[in-house]
Amino acid sequence: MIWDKTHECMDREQLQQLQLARLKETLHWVYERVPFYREKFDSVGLRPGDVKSLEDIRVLPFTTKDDLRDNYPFGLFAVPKEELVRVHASSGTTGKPVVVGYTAEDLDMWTDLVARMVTLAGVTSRDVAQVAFGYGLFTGGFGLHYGLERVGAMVVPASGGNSEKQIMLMQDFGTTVLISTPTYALYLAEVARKMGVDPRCDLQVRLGLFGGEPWTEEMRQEIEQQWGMKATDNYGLSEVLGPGVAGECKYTCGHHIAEDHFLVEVIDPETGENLGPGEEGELVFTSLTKKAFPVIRFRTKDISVITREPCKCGRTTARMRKVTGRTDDMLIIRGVNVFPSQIESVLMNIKGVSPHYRLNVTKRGYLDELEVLVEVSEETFDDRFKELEKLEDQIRQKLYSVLSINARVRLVEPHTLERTSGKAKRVYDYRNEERGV
Ligand code: DLL
Repeated sequence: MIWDKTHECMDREQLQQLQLARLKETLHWVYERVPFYREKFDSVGLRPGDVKSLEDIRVLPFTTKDDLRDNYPFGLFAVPKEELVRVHASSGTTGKPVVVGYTAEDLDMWTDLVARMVTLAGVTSRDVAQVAFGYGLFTGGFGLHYGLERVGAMVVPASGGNSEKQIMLMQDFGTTVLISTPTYALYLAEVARKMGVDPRCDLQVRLGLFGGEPWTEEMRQEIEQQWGMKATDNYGLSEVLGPGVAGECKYTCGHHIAEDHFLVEVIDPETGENLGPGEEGELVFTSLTKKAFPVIRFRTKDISVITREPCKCGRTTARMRKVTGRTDDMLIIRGVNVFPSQIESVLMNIKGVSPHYRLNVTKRGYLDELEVLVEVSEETFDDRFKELEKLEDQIRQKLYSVLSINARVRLVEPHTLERTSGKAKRVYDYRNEERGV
């Protein structure tokens, strides 16, 4: 089923006309209401009325996360506080978060886009959908909740954590769809097994809607295998909306972007130059319909590739490749660029290790050192030291063949690395600290 055929299957020319009309409205809206944007426009001598094509906004400077932080909490809002009905905040471990706000109209649009996205993945009104994203400032819980309600699914607002209870609810309520971060889904499978529940046979979960963090194709296969479900990915970010920006259909060949609400660009992260379809770069979004917190050319730091080829499902919206990393995720180890997703792919292809890992980066003298902590799977874990040494060696060699750096590999006992009900923290970079690991 297609939730909003009119917009999801639009002829491209018509879509671009709609985008342009909405872009013009948004530019007027922010120019008149947000001094920050007015200054940006004035700095390049652009008036909203000058914009005649979608490409014309390319003269405008980008908006960055720092710009949003500098205007904490409400400096970039385009409506007075009385018109807001909800705020959320982006994830971030240090300092002040970025606060985002929604008018009633914004919330209605958001709900509709999430309904569109869950329908894309295959959720219907017959489903029992357990939301194991945190309900709070994070956009995951509430965002998914209302969209799922709108398609008529029976929503179980379990929120994150309380993992044994999550499994109990799945058993007792007959949950058919799980919504969480991919790492939490893996952890929940582990908890279920510990409780003597086999997620493949004893539960009815058939579909997973995962997102909120990067995860590899290998991780998808692992989740599908452990749960006996289809695992789909959805992408979004608070600054732009929350979940609902883009999601996969059943063909899992890229995420359909809600292009009628967001103008997407791909840029070279170094030079800021626009790149074409098929070229990998950083995603940049401009909102086209948001009222409370519009964003103009927001740099996401997320790396992807766009295609505008039509999809087998019949939708015509642009698709983006799964985001496997961020420009600020990239580690530079002795001059070599390393993405955690590359390491995840290597580990997931090695038999005998579990999908739980942690990366410690330290400095010895002037030299960077990468240490990869990997849990061995329970089946592999025994006291035969030789076997474990061999496994360590195998991982080290595989990592070397992919990254061209020698990492220190340390196998650790099953269930010893920290688990989270939210987004995983993989990288611990101690290079600028006095202490080692
Ligand atoms: O994570 C919104 C969301 C919630 C999306 C639930 C999907 C499901 P933030 O907390 O603001 O918002 O974090 C946004 O998380 O810029 C990406 O780096 C990363 N991210 C989100 N979804 C994905 C994904 C939510 N599917 C930041 N794949 C983004 C890779 C993702 N990275």
